[in-house]
Amino acid sequence: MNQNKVAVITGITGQDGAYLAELLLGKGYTVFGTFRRTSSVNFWRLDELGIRNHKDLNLVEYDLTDLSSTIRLVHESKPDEIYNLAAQSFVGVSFEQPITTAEITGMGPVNLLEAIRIVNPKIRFYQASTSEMFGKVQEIPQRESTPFYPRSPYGVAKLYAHWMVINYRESYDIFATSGILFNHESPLRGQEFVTRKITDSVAKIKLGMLEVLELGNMDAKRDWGFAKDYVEGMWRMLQAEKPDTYVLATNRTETVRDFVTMAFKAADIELEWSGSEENEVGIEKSSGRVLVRVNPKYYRPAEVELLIGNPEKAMLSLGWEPKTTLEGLCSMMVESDLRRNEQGFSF
Ligand code: NDP
Ligand code: GDR
Repeated sequence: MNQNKVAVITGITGQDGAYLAELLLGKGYTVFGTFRRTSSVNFWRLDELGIRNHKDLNLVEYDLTDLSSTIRLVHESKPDEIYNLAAQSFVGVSFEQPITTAEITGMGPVNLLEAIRIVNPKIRFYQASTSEMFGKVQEIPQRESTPFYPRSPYGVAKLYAHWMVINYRESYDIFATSGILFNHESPLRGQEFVTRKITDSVAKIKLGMLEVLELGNMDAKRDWGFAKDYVEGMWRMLQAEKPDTYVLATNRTETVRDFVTMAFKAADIELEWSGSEENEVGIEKSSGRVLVRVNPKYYRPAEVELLIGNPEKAMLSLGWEPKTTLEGLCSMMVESDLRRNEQGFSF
């Protein structure tokens, strides 16, 4: 089991970083996990997984946009593998902060690629690419060969990084792999993302701590999987013989509205829908109370309407598969948010 390998994970304070660290530590890796210097660094995810003080975990202060510290990080940690998960990852914010998003999410990965080229071209590199690069529907289901049409500054920034990964692979023979991952969620998901916003609000409504959940576009369809299944896919990509590009997805898509209904059901609340567009409401069947309504402030200037991925390549060549159903994932998130809110905290 002990592979005696060293891995760098950028963005260890995020959802995927925490799960990937747990996976690699379990496989015997030494992990260097990077976090940003802020006035109050938050390691709650590492605490929830019980790995913050793991003997093989080294937490390193680092910013992806800084080339010299990137070179130092790669030089000093001497990794076999680098997983670049750091990003300004919220699509909504990218419309407000397009330049910061370009610098972090687009240019940041190039610092790592340059550091690999300079320090040790044998290091294997994973880039967290995204289904947001597909954007406006060109083909269904989306796969590795589907044309890209990003619909947000985030999607555009990720697409730049994606092509740079392919360029470094082809130009310098670097093992640079890109995982085009569709939405993946978990109890460790940030509250600004829609699934966790929903499950946390459902828990609060159930416990009498909130009256109404307000959402934006409920017609958007997403292919949602479980983050823990997806970090396993990242690892498998770097164990393959050759660097490549892979889609990870479940091949099932549902609307935001469907996820809301499912989440209330997991809390034993039956919901029915009435009205349309900005006037749509979700009503509790037994009491007639309005529990969900639309607030246009959550609409985006441009929307990705439909994502559904074809993960066949990863399944056939990596032996990867999504193991968790959407119902199972949704219940897991609602239960964990009920527990957290009952205990008086929720991150
Ligand atoms: P999170 O938003 O939860 O985590 C992002 C991480 O990046 C955080 O640790 C954050 O640190 C860090 N970060 C942000 N800016 C910088 C910076 N300038 N320097 C160093 N670190 C920085 O994202 P996820 O875990 O959900 O996603 C991981 C990656 O996968 C991201 O790149 C995301 O864009 C991509 N992705 C995610 C998908 C998903 O559905 N979750 C799907 C496809 C791709 P801090 O805590 O300080 O903010
Ligand atoms: P997404 O995830 O943009 O797909 O990006 P998010 O959960 O933010 O939105 C999903 C869909 O839900 C709609 N929506 C709302 N979204 C949020 N956040 N808040 C709301 O109130 C709300 N109401 C409706 C959105 O308009 C959208 O259509 C995520 C991120 O993790 C990216 O980093 C990653 O690359 C992609 O998934 C794949």
